[in-house]
Amino acid sequence: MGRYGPDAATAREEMLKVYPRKTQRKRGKQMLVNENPATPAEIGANSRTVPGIITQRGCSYAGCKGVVIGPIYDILHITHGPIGCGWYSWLSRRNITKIRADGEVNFLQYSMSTDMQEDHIVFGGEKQLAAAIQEAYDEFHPKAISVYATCPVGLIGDDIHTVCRQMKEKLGINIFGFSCEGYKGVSQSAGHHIANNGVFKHMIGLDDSPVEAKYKINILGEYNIGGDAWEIDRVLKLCGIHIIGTLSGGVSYDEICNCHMADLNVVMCHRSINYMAEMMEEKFGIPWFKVNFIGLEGTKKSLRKIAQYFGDKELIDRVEEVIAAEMAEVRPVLDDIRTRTTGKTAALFVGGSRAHHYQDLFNDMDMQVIAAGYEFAHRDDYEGRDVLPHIKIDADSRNIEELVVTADETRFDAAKPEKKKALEESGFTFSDYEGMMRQMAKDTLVIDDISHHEMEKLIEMYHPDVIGSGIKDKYVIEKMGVPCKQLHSYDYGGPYAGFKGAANFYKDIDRMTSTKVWKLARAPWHEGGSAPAAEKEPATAGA
Ligand code: CFM
Repeated sequence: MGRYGPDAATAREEMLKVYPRKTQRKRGKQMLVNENPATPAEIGANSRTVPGIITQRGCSYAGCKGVVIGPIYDILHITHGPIGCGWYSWLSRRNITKIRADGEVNFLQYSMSTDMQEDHIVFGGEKQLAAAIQEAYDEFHPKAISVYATCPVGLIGDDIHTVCRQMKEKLGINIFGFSCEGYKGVSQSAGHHIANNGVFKHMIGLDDSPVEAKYKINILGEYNIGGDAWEIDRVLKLCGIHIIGTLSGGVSYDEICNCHMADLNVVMCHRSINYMAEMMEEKFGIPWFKVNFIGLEGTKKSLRKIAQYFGDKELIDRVEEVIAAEMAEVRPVLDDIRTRTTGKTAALFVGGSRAHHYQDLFNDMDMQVIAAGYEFAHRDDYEGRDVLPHIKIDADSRNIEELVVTADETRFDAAKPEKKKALEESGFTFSDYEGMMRQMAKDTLVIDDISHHEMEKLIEMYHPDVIGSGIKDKYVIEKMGVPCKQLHSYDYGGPYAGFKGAANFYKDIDRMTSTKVWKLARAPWHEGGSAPAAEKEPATAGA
């Protein structure tokens, strides 16, 4: 037994034990002990979930409509499919937004669907789609309409792109479609890529209006969950840095069409948007680097790196002033909370970037992350971007179009790559991402696409003080006597980004891990009431 439970290798064996041999082999590759954090081992990632295993993953449509494009607030988003897909993607992600100028509209509270019926499946649904676009246009007169294909649309072969093109000509507004059928990939990750391609083809670069600001950037891969983008914007504004577009959180169609006017792209969520960063660099010359505004260290480092990129003494000094002022506020909160959180443990299983980013916040609180994993990330998100050339392309990845992007003849700004090269020579890193495993402690557990069975075993063996996860397993975890912080939706909390966000997070985690209520959680079928592991031996917790 280690300090907190069995050693990671034993725990891994225990989790794998019940599976049939073939499943054991596959899951075994996706569950690693982080033996050499500096040179992470190869993890099995972005492969199909074994049927029958309860996964936390979503579908390609969710990644495209729900994650990347859905948050653009003044586009009308129409789901072409049976009503369920539209219904379940209706406001179920907390990518909040607000109107910032007179005359603006916010369509995010609506859910539009073609409500496909059996006869559309038999005879085709293209007419229905054209009618839905017309109806939506007549009702709302939006600047743009986007259409999302769901599974049956791909199966029956409706040509949504032709319908969109015809309606675009007829109505004179931008209308475009996404072939993001749920089955298009092994998870929502495929939908991210499809969405990136579509945003790049149909929006980026449409508006060349100059932007009057000294330091202009875009934040890529920030979706304003619980108001994160607003906190990042607040801090950057204090520094004098202007955000043209946040893709895609609290963002308008016009901002996206104009965001190629930026000097720099910084990437928050590498998984969902690294394609866009690369394509914008190829077409317009805009360099990118990875940032992380989750956690105090990450926030400070990211601000300093942006300032360093621009290289102006005035900006560099201003950033230091902002950091000092913000830290003076958050420091006492952290100091107080650390007296209660130090030495506590956490496990994080989230999406494709948060299981990594949030480790910084737990580190701030002096808590130990004993196990972590993504739902749908790729090897580069675990092991670092340098493994990209070694990732095997399988049939599932081949399903998704790779756009061939070349430099824009008139708008490629050659000064930017030159600046990038000069900075690189002085040790500045661009186009890089180190991945989760390098940052995790030696001999911790890394589990890709964790199953419910594995989660239960993990709790029985380690009984962490808190688990960061999502709605699909929140109540399973809590019934086992462990508090679960939803790191997708933040439950009802947030923002958690930046300085004020960090303070919010410390307070929420402190409350969740200090309350005695979890020790009272006792399932009625535990005769005689066996208390959870915090009080007794771990194995009684979920048995
Ligand atoms: Fe990126 Fe996200 Fe995430 Fe993601 Fe998501 Fe999300 Fe997530 Mo839920 S884009 S990969 S597909 S950071 S919705 S805002 S929380 S799984 S870790």
